[in-house]
Amino acid sequence: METLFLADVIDIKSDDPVAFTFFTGYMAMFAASVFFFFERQQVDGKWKTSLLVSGLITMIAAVHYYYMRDYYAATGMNPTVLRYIDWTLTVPLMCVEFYLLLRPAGAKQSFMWKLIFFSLVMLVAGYIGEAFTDGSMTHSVTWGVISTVGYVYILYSAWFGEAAQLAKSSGNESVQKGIKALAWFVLVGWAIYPIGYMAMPGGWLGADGAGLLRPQDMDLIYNIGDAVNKIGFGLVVYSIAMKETKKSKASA
Ligand SMILES: *C/C=C(C)/C=C/C=C(C)/C=C/C1=C(C)CCCC1(C)C
Repeated sequence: METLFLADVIDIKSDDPVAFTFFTGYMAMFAASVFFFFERQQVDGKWKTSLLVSGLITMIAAVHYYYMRDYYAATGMNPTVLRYIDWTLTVPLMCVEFYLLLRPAGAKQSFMWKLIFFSLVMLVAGYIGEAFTDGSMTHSVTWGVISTVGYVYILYSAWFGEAAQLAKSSGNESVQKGIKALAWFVLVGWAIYPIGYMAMPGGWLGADGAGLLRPQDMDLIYNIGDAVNKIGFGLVVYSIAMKETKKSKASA
């Protein structure tokens, strides 16, 4: 007879919102991927790569959520390594989305590589801040500040810098609206993450700091951020692609 070990069973306790968001996050990312992959057939050829990338972002996240959910259920700890592997794949792909939208307006590959470079500065510094923490505020603040430099570059590009300029010169209203929407995601949606980061012991809002957040609140906040940003980014791209496809059909 097989013995069923309790540890093998994934359970969500009713008082554990972190486990709940890991589970629903997984499901939402999975469903979003199916949506983007299927809807890809509806849009004009030049938008298909953008929708493919949207689907890849949520699919890569879904796979990581599958493992992070189990890791958290089994240990009750932050799945820091899995989290950062996920981000290191998906955030550069979000930079690729910016590039694909702005390529018709003349965006060069160097534009994409700059965004990717600064996204990696942001993530590598964040990883060092979390994974190698000695629980001190000096460590978390130092690496948090370095990470923020990378973040601010992308934020600046989206609102005033190269991305914003390219959108302006594109003369295409839906691309302009789309880049503005993505810029809002970077400003508001991405700002959710530093709040999660501050929940770690030694963080400004965590134990030893203001004491407002517990270590496991980090995952709760990151999970909300991921659902908002990964699915939201994809939906913005999807709606531009659909609008432009309808426009070109009407004029054909
Ligand atoms: C799909 C995943 C996304 C969009 C992840 C975005 C992550 C960030 C914007 C993280 C930013 C951080 C800072 C700006 C400072 C503190 C450390 C980080 C890495 C949490």
